[in-house]
Amino acid sequence: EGVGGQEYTLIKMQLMEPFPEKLAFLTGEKIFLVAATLRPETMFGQTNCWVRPDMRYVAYKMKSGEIFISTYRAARNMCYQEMTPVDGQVDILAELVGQDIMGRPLKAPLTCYDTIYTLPMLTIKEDKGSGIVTSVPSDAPDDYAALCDLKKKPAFRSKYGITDEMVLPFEPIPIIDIPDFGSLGAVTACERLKIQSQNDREKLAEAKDQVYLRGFYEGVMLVKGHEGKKVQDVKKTIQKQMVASGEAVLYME
Ligand code: A2H
Repeated sequence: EGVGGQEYTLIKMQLMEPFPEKLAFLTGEKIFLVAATLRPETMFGQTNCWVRPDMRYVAYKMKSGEIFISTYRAARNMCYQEMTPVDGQVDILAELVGQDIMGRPLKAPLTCYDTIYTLPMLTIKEDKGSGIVTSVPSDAPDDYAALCDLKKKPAFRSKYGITDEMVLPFEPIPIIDIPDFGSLGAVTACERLKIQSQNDREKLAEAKDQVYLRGFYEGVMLVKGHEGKKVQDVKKTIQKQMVASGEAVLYME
């Protein structure tokens, strides 16, 4: 733990009412699941939000009056970044596990889907980011593999209380064109490497290397307002726009 110097963009994904049981007493408040990403320019392609069913999360007050949900570890880091009402303190309102907030509707910035859902990802790490991961299956191989797992396996969905409507209508959105990979880079990489599930860790690491590097240096934006621009030239601009509009905050660890 401590400040290692990685800057993340925390994407604010607003939890819709009615709130789950453990958060029902907060009805009327603004609650956000905050997802840590290195790729703010891909938020146009969000299809869902990943939480780990067995992992612990906390809900706490921010300086803005809003309520954030993340791991306690991330909350602790935030309280030293002048984000909480009292520096060095986390005002915990509720303690949760991922399953308590599973299958819930969210409003997320920039994506064309009006409502997206929290879905289970079993490989989320405790000690990185916020423990909440936004899903961009067009450009993140991990996200594509995990979404395919849920789509292919009804038993996997029902185990976590996920209904068909939370998964089946959501398709990867073409947002970035990468030479040789096309407009759905992660899908192409997963297909070429014949990735079978989110547990194909070695192949997924390779897929990630391929798309991430080439996407950053050679990727060209397809989304309206940024079309034709290089990924590396719009990354900061899009991050700043989301921060200015209150849709995201910066977070260091
Ligand atoms: B990225 P780094 Cl489109 N456990 O966001 C597992 N993965 C986590 C995590 C955690 N606790 N916290 C964040 N992440 C993911 C978008 C994205 C990301 C795209 C492409 C690549 C990519 C949409 N998901 O990351 O170890 C988040 O996914 C490739 C590395 O700090 C975050 O950015 O480098 C990234 O991993 C942070 O990983």
